[in-house]
Parts: sequence; structure tokens; C-alpha cells
Amino acid sequence: LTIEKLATDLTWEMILDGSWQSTTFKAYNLNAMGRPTTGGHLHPLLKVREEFRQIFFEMGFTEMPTNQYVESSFWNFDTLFQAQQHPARDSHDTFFIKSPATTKAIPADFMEATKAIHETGGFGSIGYKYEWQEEEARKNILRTHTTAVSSRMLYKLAKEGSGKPAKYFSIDRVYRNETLDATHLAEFHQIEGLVADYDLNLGHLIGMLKEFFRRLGMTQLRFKPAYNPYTEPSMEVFAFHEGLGKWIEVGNSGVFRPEMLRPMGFDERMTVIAWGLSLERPTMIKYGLSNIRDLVGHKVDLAVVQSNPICRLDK
Ligand code: FB9
Repeated sequence: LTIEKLATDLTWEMILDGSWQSTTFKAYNLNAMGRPTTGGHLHPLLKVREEFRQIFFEMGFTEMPTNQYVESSFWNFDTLFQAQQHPARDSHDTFFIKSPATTKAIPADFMEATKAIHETGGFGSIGYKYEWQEEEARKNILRTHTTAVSSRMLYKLAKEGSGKPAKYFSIDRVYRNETLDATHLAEFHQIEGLVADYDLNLGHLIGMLKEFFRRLGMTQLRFKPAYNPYTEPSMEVFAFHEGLGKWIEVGNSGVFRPEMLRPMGFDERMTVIAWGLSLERPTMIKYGLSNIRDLVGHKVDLAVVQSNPICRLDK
């Protein structure tokens, strides 16, 4: 007739004084639901990045090593045949590193070949006809595009001299000293793909873009002539987005110039097609975000990160 409070825990005191022997313990309820485990949650950007990585892997691409945010102007601009007077190289557009302000590690022979292609041209090019400055090339910056990594990988491929084709991709952070607004921050993730092989042309690039964006669920593409310092011809890529019911810009593309490839040591038959887009734009569209501060930064609602659905880009 008495209600005895049953013990739920075996304590060290009970073991010490032997009271566990006379204590009645509550029976285990093995059907009780366990406490919900709160695991980690992938950020939307990382979910979308994984989708893009899988698409590239399925298409036979190899991921480039992008874990170097600080880059020299040499690899970020000069090897891409981007003139030293180009406005994008100004501090209004690029973050320069105070310390170490310059790099020592530039391959001497490649620097000479890059200097020559800028100053006097070569391989059929007339160059830019200006006095190329080594100290300008040695300035350290936060990379403004992952094309700097593509340049390093292509130089390595040229040095191997195998003439083997290659398909590389990168998805990582890049930095531009730009005016911030609802859809632009000074840091974003660039996605870049490139194919190196003999005698590639715009038709190959268009075909590659159609296959890539088809895997993103976008089958209607349009191409508009554009300009990049390092690709000729270049195209802006537009796609009809079924969900939004309108045409949207989905990236930029082109054929790397001989002035970039020949100084690396490639023979004239080796051609490289490439394209780029951002990670933030598709992520914001996918998750219905209009302000990039709802996606990255200190104002992000972590409950959204924990609750938002998995990402399937082609469904
Ligand atoms: O990502 C962009 N748009 C986009 C991409 C995918 C997408 O997916 C759908 C939902 C499923 C939707 C939209 N853009 C490129 C286009 C615009 O957003 C543009 O206004 C902003 N661009 C950025 C530039 O920012 C300064 C996006 C970013 C961009 C642009 C060009 C490149 C990379 C990123 C490039 C390149 C390139 C060119 C030639 C050779 C190698 C690389």
C-alpha cells in the first residue's frame, strides 16, 4: 500500500556503502524512445557543392587542389595573359596581401616566356607591347578566380609533356574587392571546369556545356559572345530555368588563348576549353533565398540550415 520511489541510477555511493543490495531499481523500459540525437547539418552551399562534385565526377573530371587562397598576381593574372594595366588588377577589384606582399616562387623560365608574350607576343600573337614588370607579377593577392588553379594545373600538364588529354574541375572560394549588395559579397565560390585535348573547338565547348547543364535540369541553353582576357572566343551562357519560368545567366566560358598555353610549353595542337559559374547563385535559387546574407554570414538562421531539405539539382 506504500508507493516506493524506485531508484533509476546506480551511484558510486551505493556501491561504496553496499546499499545497492537493498535498493529496488526501476525496470529498464526498452521500448522507450531515445532522445533525438542532434547530429551536424551540412550548410546549403556544401550540399549544392556536393551535387556539382558528383556531376563532374560522373563526367570523368578530376578535382583540382584548390587549398591555396593566397596567390601571386603571376599565376592569377600574368599567366592568363591578363595585362598588368587591366582594371581587374587594381586594388579596387582585388585584395592585395600586406605580408608577405610578394612571392619568390616563380619558375624563372616560365616567367621569361610570360614576360615575352606580354611584351612582344609570339606564336602568331603581337602581344600587348608594354614593358612587363616582374615586381607587379610577384605581388600576392587573394585569388580572384579559380582559373589561377587551372593555370597551375595546365602548366604542370605541359611540363609532363605527355600530350595526354585532361579534364579538371574546381569548386572553391575566390575573393573580389567588389561593392557588396543583396546578391554579392567580397567572397564567393567559383565552379570551374576545363578540358584539355588536341584540336578542341567551340563545338566541343557547347556540347560540354549542354551536357553539364542538362545534369542540372536545364536543357535550353543560349550562348552570347563575350570577352575574357584569357579566352578567345568567349561566351556567356544562358539557360531557361523551368522553376523560375525565365532565361537566366548561368555562367561564362571560352577557349583558352594560345598566349596562355604556348608559353607553358604546349604545342599548337593542344587546346583547352573551360567554363565557370558560381555556387551561391544556384544555391540561392535552389533554396529560394533572395539575400545572400540569409545564406552566409553571422545573420544566417541556423534553424534554416538544420531544417532545409536535401539538395537534388536535376530533379
Ligand atoms: O553562376 C551563375 N549563374 C547561375 C549558375 C547556375 C545556376 O543553376 C541553376 C539553378 C540550377 C543558376 C545561376 N553566374 C555566374 C551568372 C550570374 O549569376 C552572374 O551575374 C554572376 N556571376 C559571377 C561573377 O561574379 C563576379 C556568376 C559568377 C561567375 C561568372 C563567371 C565565371 C565564374 C563565376 C567564369 C568563368 C570562366 C570563363 C572562362 C574560362 C574559365 C572560367
